[in-house]
Amino acid sequence: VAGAAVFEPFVDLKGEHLNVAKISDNGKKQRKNWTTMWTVLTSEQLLFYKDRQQETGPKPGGKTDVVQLYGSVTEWTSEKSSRKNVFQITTNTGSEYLIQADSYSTVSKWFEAIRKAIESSTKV
Ligand code: I3P
Repeated sequence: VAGAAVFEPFVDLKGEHLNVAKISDNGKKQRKNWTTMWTVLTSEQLLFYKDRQQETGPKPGGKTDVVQLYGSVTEWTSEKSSRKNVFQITTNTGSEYLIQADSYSTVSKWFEAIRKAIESSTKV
């Protein structure tokens, strides 16, 4: 169909360690606490695990947090942290996450992939 968006498959984004700070939980401000999380992107969710073992190890399933991408908004921010390469995700329930890594190429890759996933996510 002319004008239809071409869905680009995700680059290899199976999982990576990223620094994450949840600064708001359903609209309730949280004390900022950066933690390194094993981060996995699916078409509808962003999953945070304590470590990779939690995802793929002998007893998988222990997700620390799940971000529902449908209705979320993501944008780069330079005001919410003194760190470099920070973007934020705001969910439709008002939870706010800061995502960061020292490598710009790592962070921008995740930013783009999450942006695309949000765009193509559907209400569950
Ligand atoms: C916070 C901690 C964070 C820092 C935050 C501090 O102090 O140093 O790393 O955020 O700055 O308040 P504490 O550990 O005592 O809670 P950044 O690293 O993102 O700058 P902030 O209050 O300006 O967000």
